[in-house]
Amino acid sequence: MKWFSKLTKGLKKTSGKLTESISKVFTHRKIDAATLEDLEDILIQSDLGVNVSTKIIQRFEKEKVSKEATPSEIQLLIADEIEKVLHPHQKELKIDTAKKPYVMIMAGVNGSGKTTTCAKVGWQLIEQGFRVRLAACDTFRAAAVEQLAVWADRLHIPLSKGAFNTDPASLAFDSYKEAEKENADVLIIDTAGRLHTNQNLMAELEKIIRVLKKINPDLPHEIFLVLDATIGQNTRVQLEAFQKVAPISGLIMTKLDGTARGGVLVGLADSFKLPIYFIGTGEAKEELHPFDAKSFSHALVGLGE
Ligand SMILES: Nc1nc2c(ncn2[C@@H]2O[C@H](COP(=O)(O)OP(=O)(O)O)[C@@H](O)[C@H]2O)c(=O)[nH]1
Ligand SMILES: [Mg+2]
Repeated sequence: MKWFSKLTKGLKKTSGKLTESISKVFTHRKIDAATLEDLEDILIQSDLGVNVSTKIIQRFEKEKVSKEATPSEIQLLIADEIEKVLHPHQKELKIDTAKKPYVMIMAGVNGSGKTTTCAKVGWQLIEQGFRVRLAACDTFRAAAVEQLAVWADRLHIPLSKGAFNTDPASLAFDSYKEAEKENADVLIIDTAGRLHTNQNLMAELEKIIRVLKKINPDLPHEIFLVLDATIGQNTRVQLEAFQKVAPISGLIMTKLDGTARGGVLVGLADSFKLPIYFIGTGEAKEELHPFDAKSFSHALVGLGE
């Protein structure tokens, strides 16, 4: 399947709901103030955020969209406005080979998709020819280490792991030394599910960062926050909480396939202005896409490429 059709399929729940609601608004109606007000309600309900929804409506008003506008013209206009919001935040993961190993931390609450995303990103980078090492620094649950070990085995990626309850920060330190020794280009560090209300676990994340900084103040090079799209607006609370303890360098949104709330990424981008690197649309290793504003906005409103 081509990349865009995979993305469209992954975003089907969101686009299905959105296009259905939009066509209900416009069917047998003039495009007037009342229609646009209904449209605005729908856009806000689909988690795009008030600001973005207002921008879309203003665009309709400004362009004096004609009564005869076809559904695809309407979709295109909405997609275009969403793309404008997202485009400045689209960012490609670039491995700086002058910084070796390039160190990334996956942070996020339990169940958001960190471990899976470590494996998916690792696999993509290996496909691009980089030498990758994974570090299983979620040492609080034996099952979490095992889960990453299974991925590492399957994808033939070297893995640093410790015994159950090993100090995550000292394991992060050791994994860096191992990566350095084997001349790895990239080190991807998985972390424990940190409920943002759990101060101890948040302190652990800070400690991992502190220990890495002792090796080199530039470390880590990336701290990705992994957010589960199915929790909708709650992603905002998580993002705010994590930003207080760690300088989040970018976002990865997972499980867009499992929700009709994919619009939440648009609202987040607009409010937090953080780079978006990847989106996840399934559990398989191929189901992580580099974030692309145009494809995402088109797929979100159910448009073709
Ligand atoms: N449908 C879907 N499931 C995902 C995605 N990413 C992760 N998962 C699943 O979500 C669950 C939790 O993921 P995991 O990586 O263990 O989360 P962690 O606790 O943050 O490490 C697992 O069953 C994953 O297979 C995604 O993009 N789509
Ligand atoms: Mg995990």
